[in-house]
Amino acid sequence: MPRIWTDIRTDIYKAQWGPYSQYLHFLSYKLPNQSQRKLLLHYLPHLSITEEPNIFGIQGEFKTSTSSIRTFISTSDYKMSSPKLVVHHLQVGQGERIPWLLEELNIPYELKLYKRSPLLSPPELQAVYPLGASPVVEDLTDPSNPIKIAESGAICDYIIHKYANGRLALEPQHKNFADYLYWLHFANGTLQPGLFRRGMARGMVGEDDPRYKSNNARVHKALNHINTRLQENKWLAGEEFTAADVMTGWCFTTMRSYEPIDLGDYQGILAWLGRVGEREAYRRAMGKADPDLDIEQGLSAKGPPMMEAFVKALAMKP
Ligand SMILES: N[C@@H](CCC(=O)N[C@@H](CS)C(=O)NCC(=O)O)C(=O)O
Repeated sequence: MPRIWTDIRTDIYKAQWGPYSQYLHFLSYKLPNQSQRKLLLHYLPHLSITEEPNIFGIQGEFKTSTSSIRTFISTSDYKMSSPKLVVHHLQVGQGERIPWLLEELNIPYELKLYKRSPLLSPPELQAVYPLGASPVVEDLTDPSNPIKIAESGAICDYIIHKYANGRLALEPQHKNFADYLYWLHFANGTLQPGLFRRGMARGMVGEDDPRYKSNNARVHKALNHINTRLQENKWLAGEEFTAADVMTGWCFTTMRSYEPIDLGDYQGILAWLGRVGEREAYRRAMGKADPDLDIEQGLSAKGPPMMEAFVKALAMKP
């Protein structure tokens, strides 16, 4: 399926909800019937219509306000399908990945925020998901089949493939497909557990202990590895910004509130963070998900200050 469909799909959200649109893209998985088709052509005579077996799309110059579209929606029983996603995010946490992904894809969502109490999740989030961990996404698009999904990597895959036609992923035919998969999974598979292990070792046995030292050495190996990658490539998967960058972002921004890393020695990672900070979608997402966090601190070489409750927890000896 050509990638243009993704743009069609995302732009309809703007056309549907924005006040004015010059160019209309529309995509639905529901085919219109004969009379709906006629109505469409009546309101939008200059648009081209494209159909594939399970997909119907229109696109073209749209000279009037979006009221024609609104009229079409309200005068026909043809309902445009748009995702209804609820994102549960425990603040100052990796759940920020999901609003960022959704902002990048221009997919609307409802955001439910939770505060840590004082460190782990509050009972309200435990009620949403037995592990009480965030992010969690509820997909209520199809009322007959409500879906709940957790694990940030799984959620990224779910959204990308279900609602974005593969955008922000690389296709298997892409020369960097393996890079994409590798870096997509590296964040949660190696980098993040390594950082947490180092933090735990520091709190439990102290920095002079060989168990801390070996964890620290592993962390630096991983950091050098990413740094080299980002000195040679604009984004983790190569030239294109992908979900691999979204998955990794928090490890070098907000996660440094739990495990400090001075990125002064890692100029490749720092430059990449600079590019992340230039993305409007990132700033929009952070403004919604964690408005009290200082974005610039997160993107800086030194990073944000450590979270007090976590420092206290780490000081506890076994
Ligand atoms: N592997 C999971 C980890 C989820 C996770 O542990 N989230 C943390 C936020 S950084 C959390 O919810 N912690 C609070 C708790 O477990 O009570 C993912 O990628 O989503």
